[in-house]
Amino acid sequence: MKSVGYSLSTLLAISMFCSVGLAQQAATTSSSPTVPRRVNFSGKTADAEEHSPTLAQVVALDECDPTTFNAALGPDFCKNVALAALGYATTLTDLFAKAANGTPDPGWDFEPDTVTMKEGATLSVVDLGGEPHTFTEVAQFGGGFIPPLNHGEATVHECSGGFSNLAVAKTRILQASTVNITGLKEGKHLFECCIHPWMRVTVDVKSRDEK
Ligand SMILES: [Cu+2]
Repeated sequence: MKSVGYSLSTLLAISMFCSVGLAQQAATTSSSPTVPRRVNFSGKTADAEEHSPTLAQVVALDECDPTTFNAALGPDFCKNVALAALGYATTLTDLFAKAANGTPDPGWDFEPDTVTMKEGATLSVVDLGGEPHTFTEVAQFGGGFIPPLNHGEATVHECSGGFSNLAVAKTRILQASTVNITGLKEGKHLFECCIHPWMRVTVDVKSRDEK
């Protein structure tokens, strides 16, 4: 009988643990729909930061297919978890074909498309996709440095030269890395990816005094 009592309490403990887990999962689901909840090294969740006026976040996404991208671009170019075997990845050929048709793959995206933040805040850009992107400030949106992906738009001067241009190379974001941008002045700022120029974000920086 003693052993039964022990296993019952064990079961109870397990079921309590599971309920806590489910409750946490529900809380996670109901928070931000686009940004996965992160746990900082301090152990606290990033919730406080997400709601903080001092930090705004943009996520870079893509669905590159490792097999076709890496065959053409090198073994480590695309390190994705796009589940290619289940049809959730875009081949390199398809990416170019869609861009040429003027219907670029929506899986290549900065989210959100519009960010409003206060002057003095940090804009944090994280690449959760499988390949590198750039987060490059431009005066006007336009083409990147790979003309077949531009759908006829001219390369904007901020992207010209590609990575041989130090100014462009400095705006790269590698997979699973974060770039923090500070010092954005009040007003509208346009950012795009110089590789996939349909990845665009408008950042509206408000005055510190504005309520
Ligand atoms: Cu890109």
